[in-house]
Amino acid sequence: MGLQTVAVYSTADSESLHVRFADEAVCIGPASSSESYLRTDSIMAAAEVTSADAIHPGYGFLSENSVFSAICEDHGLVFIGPTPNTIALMGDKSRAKDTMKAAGVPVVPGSEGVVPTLEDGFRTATRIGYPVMIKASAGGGGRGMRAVAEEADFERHFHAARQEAKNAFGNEDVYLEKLIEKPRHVEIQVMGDGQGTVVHLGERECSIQRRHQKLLEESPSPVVTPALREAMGQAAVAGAEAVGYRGAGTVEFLLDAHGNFYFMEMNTRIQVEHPVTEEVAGIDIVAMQLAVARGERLTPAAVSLQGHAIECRINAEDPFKDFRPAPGRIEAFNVPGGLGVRVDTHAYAGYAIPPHYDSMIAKLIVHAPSRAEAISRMQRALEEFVLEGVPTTIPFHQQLLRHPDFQNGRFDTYFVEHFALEAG
Ligand code: MV4
Repeated sequence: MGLQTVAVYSTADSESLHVRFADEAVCIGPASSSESYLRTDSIMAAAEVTSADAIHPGYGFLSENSVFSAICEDHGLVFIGPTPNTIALMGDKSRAKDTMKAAGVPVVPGSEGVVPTLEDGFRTATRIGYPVMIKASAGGGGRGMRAVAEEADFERHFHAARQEAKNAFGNEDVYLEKLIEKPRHVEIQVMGDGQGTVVHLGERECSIQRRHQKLLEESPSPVVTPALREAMGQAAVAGAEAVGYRGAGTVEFLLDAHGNFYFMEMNTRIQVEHPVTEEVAGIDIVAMQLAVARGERLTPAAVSLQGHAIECRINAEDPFKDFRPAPGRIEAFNVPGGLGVRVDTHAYAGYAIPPHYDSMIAKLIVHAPSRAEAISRMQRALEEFVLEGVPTTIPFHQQLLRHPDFQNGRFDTYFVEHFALEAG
């Protein structure tokens, strides 16, 4: 796009590839993220000394922080993402749900907004019927969530959930939902221009996760029919249009065994798993983010989705030791290639993975005409991926990909929890 780039980094990330490949790089502090990547003042200073026009917040740290996006605006910087108001609205899970419901998006039956007292909770739980789920308004991504099987357990869980929410988020508000059993996590990628147009780029199947950390994502979902894609896509677009959405976003749905879908949360950032959508849509989503941030309008044309894409997250974790993070030096590194194989990474042979941050070191993405061919291409790519010096999630992916239930698309969000890993 002809744009000059500036990377910011902590002292722990000085050897990361993004630092070497950016046109300029500015160190914004020591390893501890609270003293570097979360320091708005240091980031503003880095933007000022390099005369930056815009900030891309990535997918961690301040990417969904409404105060940070507002501070960017105050400094005359374009925040590459939604407005501060949209970020704050979607960050409040109860308000986000009310907003989606008002826009006609299907939501899980539950309380009207937050549940202020135990008595309200009992009444609502009885109305919607057990089992129910108590969720923290300030939560998200599985944090501050409690399932309640029957009335006798409600009081205990209600108090515990509020206390947990207060400790974790400084906000004890909770709301109630009917528990959806054995759901799949299916999400729709949307893109808005902030000028009234929102398009969707199909769905991602994200049910293969462990403790709310996704391990493998694919597009399309093996269970989403063209009619269901149309319905989920239209719902996601309607929800995003209702807030005049600008930028890349993801509308997450729970999909039950009967093909019913329910709004769960909206993520107001680009996500780790965006490459599977890029591959099937043939669209560079980051380039699209930059285009709408520059004020370009989107044309509301249907996007054509081709073939099947799968992403495996390669983490420096030991899958045979409860996925324990295992940072260290990468002794050997050789990435697979060939038609329909993509590796996104900041690592290389000799790179020392810092212990301070997320353990993801590469994303391996394949694209092929069909799901079966994508699985087999991924198996070949995993086999060729040389990564020595630290344990990785590669053996987990190899076992997952040959599991008959995975191959047949028969899984839900509890699949990895029940998955019996063979000794390595
Ligand atoms: C649910 C649910 C069942 N019923 N809500 C977890 C993440 C957060 N975004 C919401 N989550 C769930 N909400 C109702 N009413 C089950 C989950 C859930 C889950 C969702 C997506 C992916 C993995 C999950 C693992 C456990 C529970």
